[in-house]
Amino acid sequence: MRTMIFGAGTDLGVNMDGASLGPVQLMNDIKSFYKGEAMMFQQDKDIIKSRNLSDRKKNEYEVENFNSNLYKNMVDKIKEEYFPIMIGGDHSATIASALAVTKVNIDVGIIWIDAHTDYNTFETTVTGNIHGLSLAAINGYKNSELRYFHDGKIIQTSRTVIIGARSMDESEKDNVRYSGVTVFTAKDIHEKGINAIMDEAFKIAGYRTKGIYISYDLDIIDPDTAPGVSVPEFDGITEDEAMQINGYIINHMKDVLAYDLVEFNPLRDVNRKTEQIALNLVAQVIRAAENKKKWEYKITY
Ligand SMILES: [Mn+2]
Repeated sequence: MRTMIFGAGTDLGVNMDGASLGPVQLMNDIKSFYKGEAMMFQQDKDIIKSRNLSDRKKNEYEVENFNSNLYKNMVDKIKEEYFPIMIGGDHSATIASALAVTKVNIDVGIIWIDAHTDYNTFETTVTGNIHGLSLAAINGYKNSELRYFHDGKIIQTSRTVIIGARSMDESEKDNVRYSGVTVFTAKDIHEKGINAIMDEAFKIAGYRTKGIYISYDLDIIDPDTAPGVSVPEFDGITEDEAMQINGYIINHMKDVLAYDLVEFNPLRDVNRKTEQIALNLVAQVIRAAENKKKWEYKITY
């Protein structure tokens, strides 16, 4: 298929600068081998970002504006049968990206690869950082403000799998439990192995769908290995395991509708370690997407 990279240069959803610089930096590296097309979106430089700790809805309107624009453009291009690869940016951009894929493909599952579950609501959030509300918004679990631009289906919780989680706020845990999404922790990965977990994840997320949206948050990787993220969590997976998860994904590309790589923060990176991993991950996906055949779309499981 032909591919379209959507650069989503935003850090409006997190209480720290830097993630907005990720896509431009990665695109510079990707340019050397990428023959496909790209559209770059950058948050308005003049925005005065809320850094007020007690603000429970930090940059809410700015996040929504950014996402509304990204969403509209992605919907158009997905209809033109491009395979979308979104590069963040903080994880709030996935609200636009995943819902755009759902708008066109209607029945979609999602695999959320992340140290966090991103399942807060405006009521439960401790930080007010909207990137921590993103998966709940995609699942239609409250947070309707964050998807006002989307008038299609949401992604059902029964087709939602979180992989690698190891950090949840107490009230966020309740949200996750109520919602009914499936969670595999970093510990589960170590105990059962990547293949078993991914088999299970693809089965659940792919059930009676047109395919699966993959969201890959770099903070699933241990910060010793990948320090260039805004909210690092210890006890993450190794670089090898990160590549194995990606390997599984590209080997099952016929089931994959879209992919994103988010939360690369160049300002936090050390010796370009995280950048190199991000580049390897996305390069594999670009190649696999280019080899994907349109007619491979399926409904199986
Ligand atoms: Mn995340």
